[in-house]
Amino acid sequence: MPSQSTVSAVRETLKGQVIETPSWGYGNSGTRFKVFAQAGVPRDPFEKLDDAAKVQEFTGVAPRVSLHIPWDKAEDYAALGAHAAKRGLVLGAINSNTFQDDAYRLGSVTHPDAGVRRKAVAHLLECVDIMDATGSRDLKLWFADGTNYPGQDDIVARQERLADALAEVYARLGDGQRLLLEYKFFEPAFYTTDVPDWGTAFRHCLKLGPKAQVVVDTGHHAPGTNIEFIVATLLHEGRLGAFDFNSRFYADDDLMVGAADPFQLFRIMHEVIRNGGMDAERNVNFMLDQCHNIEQKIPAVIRSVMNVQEATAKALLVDTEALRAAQLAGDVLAANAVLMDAYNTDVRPLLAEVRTGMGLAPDPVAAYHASGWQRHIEAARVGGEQAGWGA
Ligand code: PSV
Ligand code: MN
Ligand code: MN
Repeated sequence: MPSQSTVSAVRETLKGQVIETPSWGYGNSGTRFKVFAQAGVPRDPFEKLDDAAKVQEFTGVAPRVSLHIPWDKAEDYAALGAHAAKRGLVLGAINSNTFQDDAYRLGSVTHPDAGVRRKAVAHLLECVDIMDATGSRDLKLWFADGTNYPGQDDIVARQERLADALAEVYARLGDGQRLLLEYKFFEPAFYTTDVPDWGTAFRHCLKLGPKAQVVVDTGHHAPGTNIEFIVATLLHEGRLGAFDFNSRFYADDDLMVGAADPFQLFRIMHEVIRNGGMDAERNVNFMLDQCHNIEQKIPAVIRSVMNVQEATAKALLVDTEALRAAQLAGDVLAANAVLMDAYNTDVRPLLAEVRTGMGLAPDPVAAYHASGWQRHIEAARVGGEQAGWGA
């Protein structure tokens, strides 16, 4: 049993946790086979923020929203920021898009043609301009670049083109802004991917400087990859900038975080806590990167936030002294038991208490359904748009 003081420290940490939600999680999305349209989906970035505000209203820990350019392109970013502020939100990471233009068939920043590379870099620089307007701290870069066939292009030349592009963007960052580089092991390229793994992302970040950090998208690993090892290593090296949380069964499924493997999420959060990743000055951005193709979107985002909270609560309950003692004594079974005791704790009552203490309903999903928001948007919004993937 954890002591009273441990439990109250855990409560405080949970109250202070911030989980950033993605604008595209509120819009229609699907696979290459079908995008199922849902009633009431947002028609523009302003309505996406209205839905994100509901997640914040019922969870109290999701005040930031990531934007994706051009899916959330706005005439006036100050107006978008004011719309967010009125709803208790702030605009979060700006996600670039160098993968939905015909020009990028052979890549964007790694394309063999310098003209295409220029176009891609211009877009990335435009994203930094948008960050200046929105007050966003993070520029999140994910590149679809790679090759499909052996011999298609020179692997090292592509790395050099990538490094040049990143250096140009890095030089444009203002004070307090960061570049977050995301890796993904395959897809849409099938033979080589230019940023396939954390080692490649880390290497580029090291070359760039301290404002460049790695994003760990939990869905972007081969089956069996020990993601918590990567998390521990990057934190130890001071280069873990953010998470894109989601979960996968097969490929880049973008299912709700903690749905496929809640134990893995717990192990990740254990390494985060163990290595200081919850400390405010580390600025690890806990983002969701998910699409809700067949389930209702807003309650799915709420559920995802709750899943992160549950994994965090369990990881915070790990008896660190007992763990250390067992590790030093070489007592394998005792050390493992310490982790399993925490993982097997039902933290739902603790989180309900945390919410009540924050003036919230103990069950955010039930509170959302009771609020009437879903009925309201289904009646009021006609002709919703796709998030961008299927567009
Ligand atoms: C593509 O796999 C991806 O999921 C990346 O993770 C990006 O973060 C996201 O899409 C939005 O571009
Ligand atoms: Mn991602
Ligand atoms: Mn992805």
